[in-house]
Amino acid sequence: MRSKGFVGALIGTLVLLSLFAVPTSAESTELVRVVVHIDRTAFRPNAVMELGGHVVYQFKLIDAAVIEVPMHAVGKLKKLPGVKMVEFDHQAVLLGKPPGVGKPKPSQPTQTVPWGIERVKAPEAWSVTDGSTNGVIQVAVLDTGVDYDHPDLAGNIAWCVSTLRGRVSTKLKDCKDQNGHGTHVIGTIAALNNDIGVVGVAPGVEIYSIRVLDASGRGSYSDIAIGIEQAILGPDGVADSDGDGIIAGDPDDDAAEVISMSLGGSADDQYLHDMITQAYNAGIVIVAASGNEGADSPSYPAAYPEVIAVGATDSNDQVPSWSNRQPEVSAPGVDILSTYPDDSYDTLSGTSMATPHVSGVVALIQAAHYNKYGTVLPVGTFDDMTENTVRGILHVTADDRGSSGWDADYGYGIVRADLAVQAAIG
Ligand SMILES: [Ca+2]
Ligand SMILES: [Ca+2]
Ligand SMILES: [Ca+2]
Ligand SMILES: [Ca+2]
Repeated sequence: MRSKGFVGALIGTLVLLSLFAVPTSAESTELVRVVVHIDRTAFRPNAVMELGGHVVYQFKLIDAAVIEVPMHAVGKLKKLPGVKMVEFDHQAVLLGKPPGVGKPKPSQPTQTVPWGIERVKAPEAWSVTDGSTNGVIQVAVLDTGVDYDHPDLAGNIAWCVSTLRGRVSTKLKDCKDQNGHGTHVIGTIAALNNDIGVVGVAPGVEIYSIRVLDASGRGSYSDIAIGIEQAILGPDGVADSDGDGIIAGDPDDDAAEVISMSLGGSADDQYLHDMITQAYNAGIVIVAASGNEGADSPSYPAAYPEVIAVGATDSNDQVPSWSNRQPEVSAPGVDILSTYPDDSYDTLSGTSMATPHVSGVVALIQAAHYNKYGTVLPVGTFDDMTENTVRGILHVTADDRGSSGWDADYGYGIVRADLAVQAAIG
């Protein structure tokens, strides 16, 4: 059963890659999506229209634009004024795996604490913080959307937006989760600590649900890059609105402090890396799934050095064969119970499910530090082993498994919310 998800994902990728094959003449008027790197002052959207195309989205934070043009005109794009480089769009997929048993449970009349929440010792951290900060710390989840009126989530959904097909929309019908994956991921971060259902790692934290994947769980890199930009801009659409140079952790700013991506693809595109670098430089902690292909390294965007790559473990602290190796840290990702659309609950597996455990711990770290000191901690790097950065805290407080220290199966180990928040206020 385990390999089926991978084969399915691979077939999906191959089908999608075939969209970019050279078309026959009958197809040549079909528009293809590309991203152009531009010189803002010289670039003219009208020139794209003269080629039979149009600008879908112009980025604010990087010098690039998403464009649709007929396939035969792609070569001519490079010659337009202000166009420096042209990249084809690529596809990413969600990284969750239905275990293939049963239907979603319609309700959980009594609140249960899922095993993964117990394993990362989140309840032991809540005496310090449950993630609440009076609206300062938000986790942006880039996924299939959310069941925004789920009774175990609604109180924490602060904003939702869709970037599907390059169109930014905050209409509720565009934010709605038509797959289930996004609602599940969000529940692991922030399901409410009440009498029903489940509870998340950080049940007091605010969520920005950013829909970048469609009902089938697929999305384009350009929509993901737009989604990251939306997380940096926040609901007011402006980066660093008070101009003080502080974005993450600024109570006068509405940017997300954490970006959680339970998705991945095989392509490495420059503009996506550029946008991730913008988020990293703004002090936003970026967490992504390492992938479910059993590969010896993470997929993108987890593979970027600015991003925390998360591998999966089971309830015996073992790494499943499908979890991509060389993660930065590990977290529970097998048989994870969480929220599901139509006010229900379901059990899923994948590095998709491990990722929100880490995103939740990061939210707790930043909330604990903010509530005590009025600032958030710097993101840090892969090599940090001090408690002065978020990544350093994750590394030194993790439960070391496998060979001593970082190893290719577990990374630095399985994250620990209780020790992490203590380090954050130390
Ligand atoms: Ca609950
Ligand atoms: Ca803003
Ligand atoms: Ca914020
Ligand atoms: Ca180890």
